[in-house]
Amino acid sequence: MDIKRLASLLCVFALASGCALTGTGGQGAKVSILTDLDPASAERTVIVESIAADKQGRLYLPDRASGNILRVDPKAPKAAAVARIEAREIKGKKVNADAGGIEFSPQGDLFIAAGPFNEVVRIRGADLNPQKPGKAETFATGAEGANGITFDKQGNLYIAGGRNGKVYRVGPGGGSAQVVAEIATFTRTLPDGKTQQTIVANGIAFDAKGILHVADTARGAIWKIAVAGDGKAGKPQMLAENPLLEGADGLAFDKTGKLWVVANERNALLAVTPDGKVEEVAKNDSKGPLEFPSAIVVVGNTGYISNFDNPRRDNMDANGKTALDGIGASIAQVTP
Ligand SMILES: [Ca+2]
Ligand SMILES: [Ca+2]
Repeated sequence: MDIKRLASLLCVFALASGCALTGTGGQGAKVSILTDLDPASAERTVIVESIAADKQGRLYLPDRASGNILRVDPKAPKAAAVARIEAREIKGKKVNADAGGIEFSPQGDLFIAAGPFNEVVRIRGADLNPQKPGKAETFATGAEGANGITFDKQGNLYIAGGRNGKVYRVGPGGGSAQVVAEIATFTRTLPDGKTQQTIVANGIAFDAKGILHVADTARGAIWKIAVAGDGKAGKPQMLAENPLLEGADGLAFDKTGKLWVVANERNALLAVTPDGKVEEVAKNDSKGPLEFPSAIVVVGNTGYISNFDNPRRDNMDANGKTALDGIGASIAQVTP
């Protein structure tokens, strides 16, 4: 028996102390707060929907409220603005980028989905600078509802289109995004009987074999899509559909191949096995540490989670209106 297998078995017997990110998953993974992004407030003065990491393990989060791209070094977690996405004037109205997915290309440039622009924008790696914050420029166009983004090994960018269910692709040079796959639209009504959830193509990530995985927030499901080198994609196949996945938003594979999914409206972190079993790793009420978790990135053995803190379902205060419980916009961490 090799060390890893032995460690796995020990994890099974030691449920209490989260062996989650070492490959077995399981209840009891410890979630804590790495940093509060607006320490003076529990209101939404900072709004982060996504998180990425560079090769040194520093974290990047676009803030919808300011347009700034924040950088946080987990070893000294104070946020610094290293770039910006300027608002635009569209048809005479000021439109914010409302940044969604964020991801580094294999070359080290930073890309961010800007749904209201129907674009993915780019900031060159060399321009990520707290002294002189870089400015985002158009990279991919025609990506309606641009939400989750990810790169394949060849540097092609894949973009999830949110409620339209489309998955777009654009080559390493950017330009007009082409639809390569489509998930059927769907609407779910939440337990309050009125809130509607319509996003079917949210977070996206490739597994080690190059199969694209897409989080379906509305159904509470994960889809798999086989993509060939030329961009030809197969029909989406459902990997898992489960009430635990209602609100499935960001997702990421760890180095053992385990898929981690945050379910935003349930304040929960799930693990999904390659055969589609769904396991709840962590869940809490409106007081945190998960506060409408929207995305996860894995660095080594640690998962870092952006807390979007939207007032909805299990993240809502007892008044059924606000999400002032907890600390608000923040980065949570989950450690083995
Ligand atoms: Ca706060
Ligand atoms: Ca809150």
